[in-house]
Amino acid sequence: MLDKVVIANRGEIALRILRACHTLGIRTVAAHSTVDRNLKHVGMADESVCIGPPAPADSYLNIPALIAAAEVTDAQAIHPGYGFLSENADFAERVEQSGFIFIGPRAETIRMMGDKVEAIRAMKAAGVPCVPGSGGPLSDDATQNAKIAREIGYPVIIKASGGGGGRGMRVVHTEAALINAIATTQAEAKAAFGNPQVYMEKYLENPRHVEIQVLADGQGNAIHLGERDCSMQRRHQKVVEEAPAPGISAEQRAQIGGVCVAACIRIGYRGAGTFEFLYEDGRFYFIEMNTRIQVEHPVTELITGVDLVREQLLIAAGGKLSLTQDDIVLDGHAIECRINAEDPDTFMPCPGLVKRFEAPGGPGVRIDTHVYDGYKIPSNYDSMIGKLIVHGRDRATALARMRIALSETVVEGIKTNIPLQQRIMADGGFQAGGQNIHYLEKRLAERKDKGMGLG
Ligand code: MV4
Repeated sequence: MLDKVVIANRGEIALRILRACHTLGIRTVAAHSTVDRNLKHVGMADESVCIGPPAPADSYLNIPALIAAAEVTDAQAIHPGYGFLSENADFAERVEQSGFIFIGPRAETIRMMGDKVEAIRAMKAAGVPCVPGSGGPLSDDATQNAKIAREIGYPVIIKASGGGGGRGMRVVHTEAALINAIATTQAEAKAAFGNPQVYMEKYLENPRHVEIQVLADGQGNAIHLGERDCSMQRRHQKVVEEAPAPGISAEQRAQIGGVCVAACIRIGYRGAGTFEFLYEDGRFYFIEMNTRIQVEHPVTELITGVDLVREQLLIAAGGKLSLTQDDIVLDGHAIECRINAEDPDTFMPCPGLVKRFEAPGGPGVRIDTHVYDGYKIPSNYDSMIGKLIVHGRDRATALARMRIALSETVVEGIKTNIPLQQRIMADGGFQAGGQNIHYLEKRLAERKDKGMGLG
C-alpha cells in the first residue's frame, strides 16, 4: 500500500482525496498556494507544503514545485484531482521520471486521449461507436473536405484535435461556409492549443450527454459502473448531474458498458476513466475520454456503493482490481447539484467571506464541500464551492430529497447559485427527465426574454 500521497489540488476534491487516503491509512501532504493556507484539507493533512503564489500557473500548475513537494516530504505518489494538471501527460511523465507514482493512467494514455483524433481512432478500432466523421485530421484540400462533408451530410461540426470540453469547435450548415469554418477553427486551435489539427463530425442537433464510468487496473481487468447524465449544462459547465440516466435500459447499459470495458482492456487503460458519449435516438456516439476523476463522480458512488477515489489509490498502489462486474449492482437514483459562488441570475463569480454555513442532512444526503464558517473564497480559482448529492430508491425520492436539502443549506455572506438550482429542481422539464444538452440554456433564455422559464 502507498504510505504517503501528495494532494496536488484544492477545494472540495482535495478534501475528498484526503478522506479516501486516511480511510486507507495513507498519510497526506496538502500542496497548496499561499492564499489557500486556510483550506479545510490543509488543516487536516498530516503535512502541508506551500507550492507558490495564488496564480494557478505559479502553484497548482507548477510542475517542479509539486515534484519538490513530494521529494521534501518523502511521499510516494501524487494525486492530481480534476482540472489543473490532472490530464497533463507531461506532468504524469515527469512525476514518474522523478520516481513517484502518478495516480492516474500512464502518460502515453493521457497523451493519446488529449489528442481527440487519436482518441477517436483508438476507440473506433476497439469497437466503440463513434459519430460519423472524417476519421482523421482534415487536410488543406478544400475539394476533399467538401466531399467528406457531403458524404457525412450537413450540418457538420469542425473540432480542434487539441480541444475538448467544448473548446475549439464550430458548426457548419452549408458547403458555402465550410472552407472558412475550417480555416478559422484551425487558426484558433493553433493559437489556443499550439496544434492546428482539426477533424469533422456529423453535428448531432439534440443529443444528451451520457458518460460511462470505468475502473481498470492496467493488468487486464476492467469494469464499468454504469452511466451519468450530464445534459443540464450552461456554456459547457455542468450544473446538475444524475445517475442512472433516465430512460436507459439495463440491456443498453450492459451493452455500451461492455464495449467500454473491452476498449479499456484493449488499450491497457489504468485507473478511473470516463467515456463521454452523445446519446440521440437511442444510440451512443463516443466523443471524448476523460482520464481523471470527475467532479460528478459521487452520483456513481451513491448508486454503486463504490468509493472511486479509494479504487484509484488501490490501483495506483499496483493492486489488481478487487471488484468484478458482478459486484456492481445499481441501487436507486442519485442527483448532484453543483454549488457555485456566483450570482444566480447573471452567473458572475462572487468570491468573498462566508459568514455562516449550514450543511443539509438526513437520509441519502451527502455534501462534498470545503466551506466552513468564516472561510474566505479567494478570487483566483473557479467558483465551485461544493456539491450537494442525494440518493433515493427512485428518481422522485432523490428529487424530493434534493429540494429539501437545497432549502436547508445556508450560505451567508456571498451569493450562490442555490436559487437557480431550486428553480431547476422545480422545473417540469427537469422533473420529466431525459432533456437534451440545450434544454437549460433554452429555459434560461426564455426567462431573460419574457420573465418566464426557470423563474
Ligand atoms: C458535439 C455536439 C454535436 N455533435 N459533437 C461540446 C463539448 C465537447 N465535449 C463536445 N461537444 C459537443 N460535441 C457532435 N458531433 C454537441 C456538443 C455540445 C455539447 C456536448 C456535451 C454537453 C454539452 C454540449 C453543449 C453544446 C455542444
